Amino acid sequence: MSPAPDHDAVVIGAGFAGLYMVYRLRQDGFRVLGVEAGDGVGGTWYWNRYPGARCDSESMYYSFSFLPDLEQEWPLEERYPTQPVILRYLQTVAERLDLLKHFVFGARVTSVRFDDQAGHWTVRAGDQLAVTARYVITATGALSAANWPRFPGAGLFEGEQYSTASWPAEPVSLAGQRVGLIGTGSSGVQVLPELARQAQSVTVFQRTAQFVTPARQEPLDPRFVALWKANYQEIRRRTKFTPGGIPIPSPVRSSGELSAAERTALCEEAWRRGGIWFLDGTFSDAVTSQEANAIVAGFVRAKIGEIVTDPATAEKLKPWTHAWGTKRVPVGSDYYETYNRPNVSLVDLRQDPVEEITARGIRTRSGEHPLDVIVYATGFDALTGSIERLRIEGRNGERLEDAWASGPFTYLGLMIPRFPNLFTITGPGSPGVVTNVPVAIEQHVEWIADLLGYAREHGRETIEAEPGAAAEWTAHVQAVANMTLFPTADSWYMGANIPGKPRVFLPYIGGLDVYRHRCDEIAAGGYPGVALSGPAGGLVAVAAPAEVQGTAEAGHDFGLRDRGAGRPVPG
Ligand code: NA7
Repeated sequence: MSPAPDHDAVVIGAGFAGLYMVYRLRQDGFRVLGVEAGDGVGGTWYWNRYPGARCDSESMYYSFSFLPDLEQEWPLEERYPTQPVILRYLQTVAERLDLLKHFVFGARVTSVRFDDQAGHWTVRAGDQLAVTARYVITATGALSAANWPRFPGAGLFEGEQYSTASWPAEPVSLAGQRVGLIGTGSSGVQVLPELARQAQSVTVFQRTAQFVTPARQEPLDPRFVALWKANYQEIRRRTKFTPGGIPIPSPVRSSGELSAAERTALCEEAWRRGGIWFLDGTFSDAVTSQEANAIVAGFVRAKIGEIVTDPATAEKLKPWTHAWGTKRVPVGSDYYETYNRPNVSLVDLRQDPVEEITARGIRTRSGEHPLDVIVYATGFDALTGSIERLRIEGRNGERLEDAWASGPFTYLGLMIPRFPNLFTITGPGSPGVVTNVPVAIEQHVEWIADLLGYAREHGRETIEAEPGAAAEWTAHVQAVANMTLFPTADSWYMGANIPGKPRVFLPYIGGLDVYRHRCDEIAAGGYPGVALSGPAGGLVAVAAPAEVQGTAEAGHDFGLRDRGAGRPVPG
């Protein structure tokens, strides 16, 4: 008989997902170890500490729902929580739940291997750590494997180089510096106004113009906060059953049901409110109908023209390469206004591409831009990158990168055939990243914990997704995406930002409510689609995939068209 593993479960990551997973498994009586690369908790909010870093979900929604005392005590001061506030919140959660003692910090996992004989995993972090566990749960974040584009000459630059995805903890002085900013996604959009305020000059290198929505950051009215807190638990309860994990009504009318004047009035009102109210507040068909989408896109382009005073700069900032909402929509404060500052200039890389990085700056086709500092806000190998870089090997030494060579293959975005007892939180095929993420994380964690409890109750040690069920789920994820305009864009949702990455739609955009219902149904049905085997490997429960997935076949829309599914919400 193989020796018992060191732990029942290893959880990798100490952000929202890792903290809750460790907490929940400990409460359920599992021996659990958390392993985290950073020196403290926070995950995304530990690393992404660049000036201006902030969540696009509003403060009231961006927290755990299972801590009623903390939610009453926690100050809600501004409409959007900034990175320091969120980090402090997660540190408070970890301390209050006494979770720190379960974690090893400063240990970056370098391999995760399944031992076929022993039936358990070995998790290593270089020479620092080697432990065995029955279960491994990746809580590594969907956007945490940073993308550093390989520009020729990058090593030659003699100035400072920073990435928004791993900004130094100590203050960075930019006074008097000539800064180059590469990237205009959410991070670039947030950091630009801060850089422009501090630096002598900022040159923005833009590959794709974005449809940036105004955040309208503001202090929260204490009366509003009091009212919210008085109803917090009820709001939380309802939030769980919303498509995006945010308790605001989805638009019910399509663009075709409105007159031109009504459409404009609706867009103006949504723009005035900002943030999610614009992202999710115009037409029910904004990302499913090209005509509706063109109205929203035209509206934003007109706003850019109104805000940006230099007509040539305004033209470069107007997006024409993709439909509105099909790349993650950045939510910014004074983003377009910042281009009116005399110390900010814009290089359109589509007209004037980067040729090389030199010792003194960035050379584009038109000439050299002298710089003291380069800031990379160039995004992430989204959803799959943070999991694949763990170097996971499943049954018979199969590498996850090979299993996913033509795209991720998962059951519910939570489990992978031939990688038994491995679970992914906010992984590909799950809705996490297109929702208000903590709400999705809670659902994922609770479902996984319930399944582990179920297996233990039934004396089963090995939990594995059935290939048939995974094939159907994976096809369903694509089929739902194909009902929208999302797959038409070169986005990180499609893996298009990483050279060589398979081009498939990565998250599930059928709605968190629909997804939760599906997961609940599966749990209530004794986990069809999941093979549970006993200690000796005897199979005890195998789903009939067709039966299980009866409502999830490719093309079934779950009523999504009517509900305007797939609208982008903050992640
Ligand atoms: P994003 O949204 O992926 O943005 C990355 C930006 O970097 C984007 O403008 C990219 O242009 C640009 N980029 C990437 N590679 C290059 C190269 N090689 N050359 C020039 N420009 C490049 O990442 P963020 O960190 O801003 O945001 C990630 C998520 O965090 C966000 O969506 C929220 O969910 C929170 P592209 O558009 O690919 O042409």
